[in-house]
Amino acid sequence: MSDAERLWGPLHVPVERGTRERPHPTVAQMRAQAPDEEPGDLDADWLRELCLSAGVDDVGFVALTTPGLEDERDYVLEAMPGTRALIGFCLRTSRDNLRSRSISAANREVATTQELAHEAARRICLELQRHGARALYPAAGLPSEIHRFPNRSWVVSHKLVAVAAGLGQIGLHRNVIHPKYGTFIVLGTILVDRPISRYDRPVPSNPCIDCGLCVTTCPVGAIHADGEFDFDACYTHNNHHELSNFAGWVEDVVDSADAADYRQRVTPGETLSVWQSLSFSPQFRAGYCVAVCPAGTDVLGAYLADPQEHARDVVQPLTRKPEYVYVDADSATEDHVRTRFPHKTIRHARRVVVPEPEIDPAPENHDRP
Ligand code: B12
Ligand code: SF4
Repeated sequence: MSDAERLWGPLHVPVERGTRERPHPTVAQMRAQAPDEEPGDLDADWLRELCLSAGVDDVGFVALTTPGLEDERDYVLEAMPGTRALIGFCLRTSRDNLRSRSISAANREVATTQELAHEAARRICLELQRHGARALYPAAGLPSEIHRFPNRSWVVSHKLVAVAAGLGQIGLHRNVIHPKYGTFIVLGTILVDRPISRYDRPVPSNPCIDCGLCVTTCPVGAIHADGEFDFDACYTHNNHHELSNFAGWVEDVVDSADAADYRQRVTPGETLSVWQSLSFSPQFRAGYCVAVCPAGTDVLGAYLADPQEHARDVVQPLTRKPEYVYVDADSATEDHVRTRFPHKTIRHARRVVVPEPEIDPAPENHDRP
């Protein structure tokens, strides 16, 4: 007896292979059942109730063919061939967590709400599955299709779906603002293979009141008053422990001659911060554009009643906070921090320039026969 036979022999389970005359019992049982009716549209009212009872705070439906979602199509169809419609949903976040100068409180809340979004989406998917529909939920944030990086690595843009599905509009800070809950939401999307009986439309007016607080509070000046968004500046600082920034930290470790050399490159505080990100959830450096945003009817009243209080309790604790701010050396962002936030400590980010992936990053083309 060979080693393989000795190891696997006792575990061998004979498979009952059916024949035409004597089909496998489960195959025979399924064939005996009445054939399924042609699956119809999902009823929008039923689906809305299902989503709300699964724990989401608001929900909207949109067909995959909706104008504005053209760039999502191939990525979505790659993730789940046959997708016909998208469920956009949001969950509220605890406002004071996100506003807090205690960044750990803010990051805890982001991670918790994203997990709750996944749990709610999973419940909805299982229920749809029980009703014979196919459904899939991509991650709220990470993980993503990282082999595509530095190209687009997310499966679906929750913001674009949310806007098309009537959950809100994109504000000056590039986040979706819900008319009631404001910016204090986590977004999610569910792909379904059935049309939905009624689709939603974008909300008619943008809840952003153009107060400019996001522009003045962002430590790296990523949000420009004219609507431009400096992706690089935001990513370099806010996502200091992620993606190409994380790869930069690894190279710092590798390049260090000894512990003293490593500490020249990375302070002990930064090392602990990397540990937190790896152990718990990504530790964003700042979500200040969300924190200060007064838009949305749940939020706006208090701001309008006393803008000074908002400035004192929400905005200034963040703008005054002494903290590391990560920038590219000799960049306009560095000048911005030096001029606007001289009490913050500038750190030069070490980032690996991730080359174009060897594997074709394009999604599968679903028009190909
Ligand atoms: C890539 C990404 C990032 C990147 C780039 C951000 C970006 N603007 O794209 C980085 C790493 C920098 C980032 C940072 C943050 N992110 Co992020 N991120 C994503 C991700 C994965 C995709 C975003 C995307 O679709 N980008 C592509 C397009 C749509 O982006 P766009 O440039 O913003 O906008 C286009 C159109 O919207 C159009 N447009 C249409 N109407 C309007 C109107 C106005 C006024 C303007 C200016 C533009 C505009 O203009 C652009 C054309 O290029 C999503 C998760 C997901 N899978 O969807 C989360 C997500 C967008 N992130 C989110 C959050 C909360 C953040 C942070 C606050 C991080 C944090 N601390 O939590 C910061 C905020 C930065 C900011 N002000 O935008 C939330 C936003 C929730 C919401 N209410 O909208 C999401 C949806 C995650 C989630 N599940 O909730 N993020
Ligand atoms: S902080 Fe003000 S300008 Fe920025 S998105 Fe919110 S309402 Fe608009």
